[in-house]
Amino acid sequence: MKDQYLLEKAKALFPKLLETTAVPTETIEPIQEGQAVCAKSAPHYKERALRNGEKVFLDFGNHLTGYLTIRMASEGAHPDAPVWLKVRFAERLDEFFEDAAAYQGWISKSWIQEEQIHIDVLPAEYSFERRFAFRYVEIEVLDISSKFALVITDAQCRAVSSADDDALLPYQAKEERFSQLDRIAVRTLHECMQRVFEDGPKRDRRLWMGDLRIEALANYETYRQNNLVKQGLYLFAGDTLPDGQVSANMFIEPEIEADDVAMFDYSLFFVAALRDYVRQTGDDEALRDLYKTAMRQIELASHRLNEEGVIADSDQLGWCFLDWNLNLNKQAGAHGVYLYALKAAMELSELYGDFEEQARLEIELEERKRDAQRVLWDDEQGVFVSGAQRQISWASQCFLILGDAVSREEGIQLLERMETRKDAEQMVTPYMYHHYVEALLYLGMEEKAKQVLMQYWGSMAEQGADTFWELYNPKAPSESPYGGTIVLSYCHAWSCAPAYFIRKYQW
Ligand code: RAM
Repeated sequence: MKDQYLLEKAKALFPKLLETTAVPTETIEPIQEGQAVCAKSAPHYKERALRNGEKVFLDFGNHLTGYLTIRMASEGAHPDAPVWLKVRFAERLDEFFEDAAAYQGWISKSWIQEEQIHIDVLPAEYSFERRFAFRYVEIEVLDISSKFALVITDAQCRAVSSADDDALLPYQAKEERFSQLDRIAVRTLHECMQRVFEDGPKRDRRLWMGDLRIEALANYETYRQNNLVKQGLYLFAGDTLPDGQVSANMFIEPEIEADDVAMFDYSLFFVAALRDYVRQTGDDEALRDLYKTAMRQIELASHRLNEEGVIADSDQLGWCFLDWNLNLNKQAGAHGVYLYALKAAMELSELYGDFEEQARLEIELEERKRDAQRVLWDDEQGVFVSGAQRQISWASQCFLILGDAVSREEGIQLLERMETRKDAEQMVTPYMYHHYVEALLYLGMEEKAKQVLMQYWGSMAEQGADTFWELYNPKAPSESPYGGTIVLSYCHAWSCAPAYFIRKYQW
């Protein structure tokens, strides 16, 4: 359902892309030793004469999002046939040891960053039309005539981002490890800030509601490009599903259009993201324009309440997101998100001056909290359970804590008790870990929150991350919900939590 008034305002907020030029800092050779992958230095690419089957690996020194140009020349006799090249782009070195042809997952293979090109005449300059997300580039000669060799004479990337590094708020963390995590998180955000807040510059390269909310939080502590948050909110409100539900994600090309996918929690996070934005900026225009959309999300969500007063479960895949753990039952977590959104909606209605609505929301919140206690709480085990199988998961506890379904004291005991529940469904994304850290801080468990941040994001940093990854399950590092790791994004917006928490709490 399009609203031209809101869409026009969104369009006026599209940012300018800033361009920088990056060149390779090193020529390398990636090597695999057991599970570990590292790089050793290799002869400079300009000094290599490449023949059939040979390759060079370029390292640009940091994660880039942009357009690659290579220049090439020949050595030997006059070229008597085209050069056939395969070029692979990788965010992490590990990707070079994956076989794209073996990938059979459910997300399209077309995301794999791999191209084949023919060069008919040398010397030549070739610019890739597609934008790639990478730090490393592999150029392999698939075939070349035996009469000559190929020399790569130059390579450069026109890198793009709408993040203005001159506007980045300076921050010096108290410990060097936190500074490192902050730097990586800021780079992650920088790369995802394009014409919209993308979820990841490799994949899906578009605006997702859950990602936007977290990017916005990190943005308030770093770049403060608040118009990009505003644009995101207007885009979601400017085209919704026919009943007014905010879509899970938006396309902006060839024209603005809501995806036909909606997820219970993502729609509700629109309410929280608007509340955060208004808190941050005091933007009354946005509050007036977007209030109705926010309240509609609450209303639609309430239609999912069952006769016991809790959100009804569903076996429809993807009805609610919460995390990429495919075994996760979403019912209890969804109820927690509903409570959390009710609190945000109350704050919005107060700011809007809609006191009748505020009072109604307050009653709804209190009743649904009681229902959560009555229906979802397992007294014997002292945890929340979810779905018909009464599943115990970290996600359920965290979202219900954030929704105030337990008191602070009870919440602290609950999370401590969870440490002993080895059978609980685990968290697998930095997105879910973000909510875990948020829940810890909400309960005042700051030391534990710091420890989790340091361990979880710190472990990615130890593995050489330049930007934080879409998925990281320390207990199963090569896990992928998509049926293969080659389509995973290693610069993913929802992972930029360290920049938010470290700066906000001045760690
Ligand atoms: C992934 C996207 C995005 C996320 C959705 C639910 O496919 O990359 O980050 O919001 O899942």
